[in-house]
Amino acid sequence: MTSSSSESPLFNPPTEAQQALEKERHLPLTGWQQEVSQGLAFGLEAAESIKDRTISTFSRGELPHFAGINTFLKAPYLEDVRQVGNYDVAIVGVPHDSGTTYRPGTRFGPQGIRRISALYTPYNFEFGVDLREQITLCDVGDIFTIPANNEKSFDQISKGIAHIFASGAFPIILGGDHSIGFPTVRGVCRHLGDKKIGIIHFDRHVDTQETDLDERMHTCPWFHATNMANAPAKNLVQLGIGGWQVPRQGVKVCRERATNILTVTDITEMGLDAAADFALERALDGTDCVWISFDIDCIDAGFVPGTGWPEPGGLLPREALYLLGKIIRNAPVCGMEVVEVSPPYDISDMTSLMATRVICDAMAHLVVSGQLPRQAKPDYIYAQANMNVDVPWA
Ligand SMILES: [Mn+2]
Repeated sequence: MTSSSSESPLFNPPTEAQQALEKERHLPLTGWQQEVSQGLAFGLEAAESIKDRTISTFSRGELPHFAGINTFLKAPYLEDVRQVGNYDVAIVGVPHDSGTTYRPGTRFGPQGIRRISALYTPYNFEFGVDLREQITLCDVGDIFTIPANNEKSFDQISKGIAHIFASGAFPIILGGDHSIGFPTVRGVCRHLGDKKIGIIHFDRHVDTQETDLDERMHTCPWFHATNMANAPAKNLVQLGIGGWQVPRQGVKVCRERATNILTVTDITEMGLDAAADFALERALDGTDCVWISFDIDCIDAGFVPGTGWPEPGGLLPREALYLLGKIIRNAPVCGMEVVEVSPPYDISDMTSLMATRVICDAMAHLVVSGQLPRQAKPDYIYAQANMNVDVPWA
């Protein structure tokens, strides 16, 4: 033996793993200790035979992962939504599938995502992030959607998202089918004054037609969102589009409005970094903030069976996660949604787990890039609501 050190020799430059080991050293444990103390107070100290005295009698925190009440990541359930501005991030479910045109079931998306999110710890190894230590997270439960009435549901969704957005809490939406993309962005636009938002849309489908089956369905959100002056079509970026489920009337709208599309082949041939740069450049051109709309079906159908319109040939999970990370770290992100998770068609919760991964990664990138926790409410958020941001539609 020649080594006198317990540490293995460093690669030069150090590997991601070696850096991760170092990053963990600097993370606090305060949040964990508070969770344990509260667990012991609220859930009673454990039976005498339990040696680990951090364990309580009634499960009151992260552990055990198979126990407890299913909010997202077991975040506190915020019953009084008037208090939402006290948190850095607010998770909200939008259990809506009246906009689906093939497989329904996304009304169970929020429940499915919350359930499998119990599997996750708040710590990520490579990012060196511990969400419990670095941000405050709450789950405000679900928007009261109106089954069989898209327009009334849209009004509820816009009102709810506007409330969260204006409070200063960072909104993260658990969909829901993609028709909700219009009312979520409309809710944000109501509090943007004369500021502008770029939309970065991960999907296999363009979602830009005016109507489908005579209504504003999940094939239609960006036609209506980009009718709003706050959300110009030239700042709509569409990543991963392609295949046999892209309606020609939507393609015509993309051409007319000059949206920014990359296919999966475009992305892989130019490379992920160049694709992210393209997305950032187009979405940020003249805008003040960016909305992320992540349709889980942008990922190859083999990984996400639990969705409404699965399409083979999509992005690999690690490609989508890398793109998402590079984009979030380099843009002023004002909120995000993950849509089209349909648990009744899912297998072993894999699609819900992918959504959980996307959301947790997004929060980590917001922390690493210094966007969360917010030091102050961003100046693109206007307190005064403008209820006339959208074009009336009959
Ligand atoms: Mn889609």
